[in-house]
Amino acid sequence: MTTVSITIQQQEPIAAIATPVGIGALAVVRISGRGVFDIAQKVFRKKGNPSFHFAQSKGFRAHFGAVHDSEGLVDEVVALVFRSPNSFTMEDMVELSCHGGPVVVKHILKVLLDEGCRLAEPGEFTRRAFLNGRIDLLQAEAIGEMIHARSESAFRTAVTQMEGALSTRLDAMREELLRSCALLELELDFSEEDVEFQSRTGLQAELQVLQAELSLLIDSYQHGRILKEGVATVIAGRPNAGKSTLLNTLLGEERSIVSHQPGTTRDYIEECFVHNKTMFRLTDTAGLREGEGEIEHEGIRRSYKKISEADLILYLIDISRNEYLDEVPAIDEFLVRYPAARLLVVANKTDLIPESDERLKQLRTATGCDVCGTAAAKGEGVEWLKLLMSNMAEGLHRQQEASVLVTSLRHYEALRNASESINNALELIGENAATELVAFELRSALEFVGEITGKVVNEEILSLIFDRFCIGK
Ligand SMILES: Nc1nc2c(ncn2[C@@H]2O[C@H](COP(=O)(O)OP(=O)(O)OP(=O)(O)O)[C@@H](O)[C@H]2O)c(=O)[nH]1
Ligand SMILES: [Mg+2]
Repeated sequence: MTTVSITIQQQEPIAAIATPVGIGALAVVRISGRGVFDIAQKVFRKKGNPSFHFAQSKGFRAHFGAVHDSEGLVDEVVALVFRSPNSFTMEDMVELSCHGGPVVVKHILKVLLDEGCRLAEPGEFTRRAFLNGRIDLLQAEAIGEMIHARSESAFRTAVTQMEGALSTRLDAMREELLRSCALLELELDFSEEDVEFQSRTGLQAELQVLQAELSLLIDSYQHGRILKEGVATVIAGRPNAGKSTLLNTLLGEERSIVSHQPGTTRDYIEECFVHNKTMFRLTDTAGLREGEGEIEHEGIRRSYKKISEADLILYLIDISRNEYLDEVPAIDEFLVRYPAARLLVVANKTDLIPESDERLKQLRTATGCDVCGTAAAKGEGVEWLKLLMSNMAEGLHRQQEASVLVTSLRHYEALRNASESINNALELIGENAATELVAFELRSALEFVGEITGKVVNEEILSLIFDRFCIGK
């Protein structure tokens, strides 16, 4: 074990239950901060060693014993000791593993609070890890994303971010910007003498390289967002086509109300499902027609809003209707109106017509789209549909082959701002503008990049990030 010779300013002791509340084999209560060894000492008795003291224990040691309160034994526990700076928060920490009943765990927490700990706020342990420099802001956010990950791919992306791949890239960019900024500042200091510490063509070339790198990261957001939030998939079509039935079949549960009455679904319904490691955020919408009343009108307005935000549109058609080709113009219009989305035509209710293949073929020719036949009510064709959906999602993913991905809107916006500042700087250099102006733009770019990893930080950003954590993390 390497010993790190830094001293951490330890903050007031905090305590929290680190595991989900509920019944389980084990649960963990953790404490961190100034004096936690003394606090743990007051409630813990080590089995077979009455003179044991946490303050004398080495780090990374587990001690078996029991927690007591004024009335006696609370539970048998294993106490894990972490000595500053070698802990998650870099402060002194103790983790008590006890039996996983909600009453036991809360009781242990209460005993620790009674002895001088304060209940931790959401994300406070991770916040301390950040403030003490153990992780940067990006890595702290990645921990949050890892906890909230709902698919394997989202989890993997978060792990890569936690390992610091994006941080390393951004730090390198910052270094370069800092160097250029410093040279320009130096020029300003010597402005009387009219010297140029960095040739403008050299600076231009460097900024262009940075700009290209920024663009790659900015473009990776589309992919990153999909990995994190899922493919925004909207089921659209006329009333009664079977949209709600399809949503239920894909989810494997009766989530949406199905009825033979057209106009059943009014407000949209959103649920996630994972297929082939990809998460789809499915939205069932109100059937599209000239609205019958005020409520349906509003429902249809919301349908269009959801459709406009979709990555993937499943356009459902009741293929058993003889007028099924009537819908071709509507599909053509979708293709024009929503060019950013992928569109898949789903020809539903194939069970009602003996020869659906011919109709599917005609639809394919008339629309130029992929067409998948289903009988959603019976689950027929749905596996094939899932496969097509996965392939389309992969297509969306593959649009960007970046090794490092941007998954957060906060990062995306900061990168876009940085890129804009560099663009401005490039234009100013092109116009032979004053050094002050170029330096100003580079300083802004530097700040925007720094905001991401937390080199430039303010309370608002910190609250935004850590408040979405659970207590105990
Ligand atoms: N035979 C057959 N009937 C289906 C199929 N899918 C849906 N249905 C029936 O079609 C009717 C309408 O289904 P819904 O899922 O409510 O249709 P919807 O598109 O959500 O309709 P709105 O919410 O009104 O827009 C119901 O009676 C379903 O049982 C299918 O694959 N085959
Ligand atoms: Mg419906």
